[in-house]
Amino acid sequence: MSERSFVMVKPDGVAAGLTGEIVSRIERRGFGIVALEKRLMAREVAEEHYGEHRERPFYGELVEFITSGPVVMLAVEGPEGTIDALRTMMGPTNPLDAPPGTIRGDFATDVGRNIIHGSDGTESATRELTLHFGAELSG
Ligand code: DAT
Ligand code: MG
Repeated sequence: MSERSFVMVKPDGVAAGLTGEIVSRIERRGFGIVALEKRLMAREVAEEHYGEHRERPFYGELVEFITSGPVVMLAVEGPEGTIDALRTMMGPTNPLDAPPGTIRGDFATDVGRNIIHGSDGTESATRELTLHFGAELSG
């Protein structure tokens, strides 16, 4: 069984020149990169992407931030468990809680500027891959 996740280098990661480092970590780990694209996320797409956080106080800022500059979106494939393994590579949401060796633990300090997104489960992966790349790439 294989599994796909939606991963994204956020505008702060792209601006800091961390795209290559992050893609390289994923690639060297042995995961497959099924699709990769740099683009600006449209506001409506960002609102949908972060829809689960609509009621949170930081939602407005989150949408502003994610649309503030180009992002690099990836569809990443690997064996069952890949979605969770990518989350482990990213580290916890708050970079100050993220151990060294994780992407957030190595390159970020601010919860609102934590340089990378990764789907948190099979349902969100399907939803996010469909939203950003279309249904053909979701499975
Ligand atoms: P994750 O990105 O680890 O899946 P999440 O889905 O809970 O975390 O939140 C989505 C993004 O929202 C997160 O990457 C950064 C932002 N965020 C989360 N909690 C926040 C907070 N307390 N203050 C500001 N931004 C926050
Ligand atoms: Mg999340």
